[in-house]
Amino acid sequence: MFRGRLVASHESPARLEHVLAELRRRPLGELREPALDETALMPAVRAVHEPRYLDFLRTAWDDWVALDPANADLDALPSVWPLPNRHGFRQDGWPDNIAARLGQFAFDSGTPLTAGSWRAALGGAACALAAAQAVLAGERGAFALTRPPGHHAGPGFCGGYCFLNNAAIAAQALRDGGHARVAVLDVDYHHGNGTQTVFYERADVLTLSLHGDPRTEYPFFLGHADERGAGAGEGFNRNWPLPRGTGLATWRAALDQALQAVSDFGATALVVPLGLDTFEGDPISGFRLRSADYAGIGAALASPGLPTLFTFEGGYAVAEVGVNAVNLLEGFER
Ligand code: Q9C
Ligand code: ZN
Repeated sequence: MFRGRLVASHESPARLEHVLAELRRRPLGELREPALDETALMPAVRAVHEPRYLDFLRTAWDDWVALDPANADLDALPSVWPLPNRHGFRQDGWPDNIAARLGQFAFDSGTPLTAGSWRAALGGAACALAAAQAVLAGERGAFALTRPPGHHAGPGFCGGYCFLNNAAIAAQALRDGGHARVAVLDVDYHHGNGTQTVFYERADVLTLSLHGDPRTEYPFFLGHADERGAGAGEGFNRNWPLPRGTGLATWRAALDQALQAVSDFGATALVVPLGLDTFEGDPISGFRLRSADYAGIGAALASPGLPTLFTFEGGYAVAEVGVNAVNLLEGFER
């Protein structure tokens, strides 16, 4: 659903296939497909997401079809929402009707939930955790190549094509694996509102995001420069909202400031939610980075010298997303 129309989702399987094909053309390391064992994965997923949200995700599709068997031919989408400062927003006593539960947990109507969504999201968590294990075992870098993406998913919400926050799950796994201070540097075009929310009151995970200014760009309600963390996390969140039309020079200046923050923090590991929707040809975004720019960005991301874990987020110029992703990863490797 986009602005009143049902449109084909920009977040398509072909995106991942293009990245995988490019990784086979320009190999950067071993390709592994982790096992999808729900029971084994759940502790790490629960470390980031609320139980009632996970219960919703696990059963949402079956509940949707139970509402009306004809729903099996449709995506499950919300059509009604509680508003936090208006009527009906409460801590308990939420409705059971799946139509209401979709609005309780999804912050937009553009995140189609379908028969395979729970398994696909769990597969993303499996990739993120396998990447964290590789980094904990001493790899300099690992890339969780997975879809759907994750950085818009918060402790208790989905949106922006995201259900489980793969980057947050990986960051928490690195903390639990012994890294004292983990930095998350989100370079997707859209603000990493889910990741920011997960770690907003914590000082052990620094969250940084470079993105289109939420005054004009999705997800609109979070991502301003004055959001700096709260409580114990005060000072441990930074945002760089940038105007539509931003090109390499301005974007790189913001990246250099973010990398300075990573080093001032004394990070022992780095997680990079990697969106390629900063590309000039992206159909839903407004920055002007070119394919050749990504190699230098990868080199800059390598400059702190930290064990680094990338998660695959946005990037909707399907034909170019593989080249752009591998350009960045190659630049990191050099
Ligand atoms: N015309 C990620 O990149 N729809 N999510 C925006 C703009 C939602 C993006 C439509 C975009 C979600 C992971
Ligand atoms: Zn994005």
